[in-house]
Amino acid sequence: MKRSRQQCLSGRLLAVMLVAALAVPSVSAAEWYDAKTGVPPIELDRAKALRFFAENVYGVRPEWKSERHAEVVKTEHVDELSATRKVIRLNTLTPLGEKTFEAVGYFPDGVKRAPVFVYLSFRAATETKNSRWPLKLILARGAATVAFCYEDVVKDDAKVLDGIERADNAWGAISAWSLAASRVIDYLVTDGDVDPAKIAVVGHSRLGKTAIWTGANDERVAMTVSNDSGCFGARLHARNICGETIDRITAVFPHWFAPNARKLYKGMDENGTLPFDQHSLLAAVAPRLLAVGSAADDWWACPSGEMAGWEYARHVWKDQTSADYHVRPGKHDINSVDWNAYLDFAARKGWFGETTSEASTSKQEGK
Ligand code: GTR
Repeated sequence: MKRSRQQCLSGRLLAVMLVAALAVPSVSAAEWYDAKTGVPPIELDRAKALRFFAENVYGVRPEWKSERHAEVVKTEHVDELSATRKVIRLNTLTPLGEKTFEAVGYFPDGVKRAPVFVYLSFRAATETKNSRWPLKLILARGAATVAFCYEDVVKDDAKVLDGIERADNAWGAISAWSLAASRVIDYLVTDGDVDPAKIAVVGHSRLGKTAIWTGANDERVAMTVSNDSGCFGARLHARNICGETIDRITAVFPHWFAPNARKLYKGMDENGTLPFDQHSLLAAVAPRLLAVGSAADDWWACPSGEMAGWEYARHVWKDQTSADYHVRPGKHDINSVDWNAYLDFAARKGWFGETTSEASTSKQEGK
C-alpha cells in the first residue's frame, strides 16, 4: 500500500528529529530546562546561591557578636493535650537592634526524642485555638511543635525600617524573622525532649518565604515547609504564570527585602529578563527534605508557579521523594489538610518510626 505524501513527510521528519536528537551532546537537566522554557539556569553551587539571594533579595545578615540567651521561663503539663508546654525566652538580632522574644513549645507525653515542627506564626504563640497551628493533630503523631509570633521580632509594617540607614544589600524583616527561627533551633538542639536530626520549619505565605530562607541557610533544618509562599517564595518568577510581581511586592513590603531587590530587579520578571529564579533557592535546601504546598484558588501566590518552582528544583535531589509537593482545594491559608500532608511526608521519611498512621495502615494491609 502506497503511503500518502503527508505520511512520508512526517516519517522523514521523525527520522530527522531522531538523528538530531542522537547527535545532540547530553546536556544537564538544568540546561535542558533552560533551553526548553526560558527559565534561568538553576544555580547548583549552594554557597553561591545563598550569597546571591542574601546580596540581592533578602539582605545580608550582619555578624552578631553579643551574647545569646535561651531560657525556659515556664514549664507545665497540659492534660487535655497530653503534652508538656514550655515557654522559652530568647534574644535575637534585628535590623533595629537586639530583641527578646518568647517561643511556646508543646512536647508530647511518652515520646523520648520527638521530631519537632517549628511554626512561624502570625498570631501570639500563647493562643491555643489557632486553626493554622493544629496542636492536637501534630501532637497525636508524636511530634513536638514550637511557635513564635513573627511580630514579636520585627513589626510587619512597611515603615518599620524607615529612618535607619540601609545599604542596598541590607537585611530586611524576612531575614530577621529567619534568624529568630534559627535562634529557636539553637535552643531546640539543647532540649533533651527533641530529636535534633528531625527539625522542621513551617511557614505560610510571607512566613513561607521566611521558612524557605531559613531552611536554605540553616543546615540543622531537616525539613523545610513552604505553604502558599508565592512571590519570592517557591513560585517561579519566570513565565509570569500568575500573581504578584516584583514591582508590587517590593513597593508594598519594602521592609521584607534588601533595597537591591527593587533597585535591580523591578519589572524584570514581567519582561522575562530576570537573571535568576526561585528554583535556585529551593535547590539550596537539598539534600534535606523540602515540602511545597499550594492552594488551588490562591491566584496571588500562584499554585501553578509554585508547582513549577518545585518541578524545576526537584531534579537536584538524588532521591526525588525528598522534595514533596501538594495542592489542596481552597484559598490562601494553612489548615489541617496542609499539616496532614507535611506530617505524612515526615512519616514517609521515617520521622515517626513504627508509630506512624502510615506504618500501621501498611501493616494492617499486610504490605
Ligand atoms: C500578601 C503578599 C504576599 C503574601 C501574603 C501573606 O499581601 O502580597 O506576598 O506574603 O500577603 O503573607 O499573607
